[in-house]
Amino acid sequence: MTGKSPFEALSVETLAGRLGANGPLCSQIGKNTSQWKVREVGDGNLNLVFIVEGAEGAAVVKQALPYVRLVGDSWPLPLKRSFFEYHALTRQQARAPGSVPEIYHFDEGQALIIMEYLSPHIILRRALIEGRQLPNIARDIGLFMARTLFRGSDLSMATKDRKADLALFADNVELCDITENLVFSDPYFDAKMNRHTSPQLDDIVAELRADRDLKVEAQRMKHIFAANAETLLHGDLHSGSIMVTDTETRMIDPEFAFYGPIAFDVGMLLANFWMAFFSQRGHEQGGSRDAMRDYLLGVTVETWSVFRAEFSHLWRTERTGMLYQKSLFEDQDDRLGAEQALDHMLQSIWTDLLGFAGVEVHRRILGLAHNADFETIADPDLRARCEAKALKFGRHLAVNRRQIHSIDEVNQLAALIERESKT
Ligand code: SR1
Ligand code: MG
Repeated sequence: MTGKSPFEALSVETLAGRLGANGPLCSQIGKNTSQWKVREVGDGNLNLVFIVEGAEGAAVVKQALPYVRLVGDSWPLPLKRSFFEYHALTRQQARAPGSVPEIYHFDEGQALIIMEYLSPHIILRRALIEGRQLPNIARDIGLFMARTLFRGSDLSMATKDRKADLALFADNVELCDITENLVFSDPYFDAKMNRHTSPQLDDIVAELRADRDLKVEAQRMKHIFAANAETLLHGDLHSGSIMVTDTETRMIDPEFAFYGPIAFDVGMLLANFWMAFFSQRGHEQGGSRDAMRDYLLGVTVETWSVFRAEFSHLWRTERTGMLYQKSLFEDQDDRLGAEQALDHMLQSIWTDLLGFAGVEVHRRILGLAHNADFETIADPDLRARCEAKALKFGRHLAVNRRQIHSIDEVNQLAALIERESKT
């Protein structure tokens, strides 16, 4: 199979025949295709994902489809998202070595990436639903975000390189469009593909759609998302885009990558930890999840703290871009000036990440793309109670973000909302 053949979706049956002569794949797993075992394991919303095992190893083959898998071919989606994913992975590997799967091969025409099979890793969201406390995720994800977001910005890159990259990723229009609609607008009106736990949440949904302050803030966040091309984002950094073992963490699936605000990745990620927190009540069949709830709030504190510390470290040691040049500060013995600018930047990331977190919580409960944290709670009354608390929390973050000064304050609010109704 070469990049020149017309696009054709792979299947479990055709994969060995079509990729049997692929050098990088054969050198990973062995070239005797009669020994290859192929499984399709994609459980995301968009793509095909195959695990291919051979006599000498295993690899993942990920292929984009020309439509949204979750919805079907009534929603076409360009194959070029695979190109953006490939280029984002190469940049993330350079900026945060060891944090993403190794790439073996990219075929633009077939929209496929052959990459490292991460084993025994599982999706972080699944681990959190199971109640597993992973000791390293906050450190690993905090470092990943600080390194990729700092090093992809005008704080670090030569401006010529950054502008060229900005132009490259500006073409990821359709995936940005998904985020722009699904995250920032659809939850707040009766959009066609929305769904929610009904009738339990009907009144709350009506209230949120009539909430003028909330709708204005959601649109302000959308404006920041669309207009602030600050750095190369992962673009979809939730707990379903992270694979873990007890000691290892890898970020996957950056097909939504584009140049946007630093706070976006951080806010989306933290929102997913807070949703995991509010969903725990629905997963207590095996016993109390009090310790898991404490753990999750601790993870948010540590992630933000690691992010801040590493971002500050890079600010002091790698600020080679055109912004806040050292010639204006350190070179004139004005270290305090550089620190003052850093404080401003961290403060603005903080305020914006709360807004992004608030709308992310809402869209996972009210929009098209829900998350398994809540969806796997079988009892709809119990699920709705968990979701209602998260919606209230999300509204507070989005609307009051300028008045919230610390992550402890956010977590006190989460604990308070959680305690309001213990059932
Ligand atoms: C139609 S795609 C829905 C969602 O799935 C992806 O993982 C992104 O989060 C997107 O918003
Ligand atoms: Mg994804």
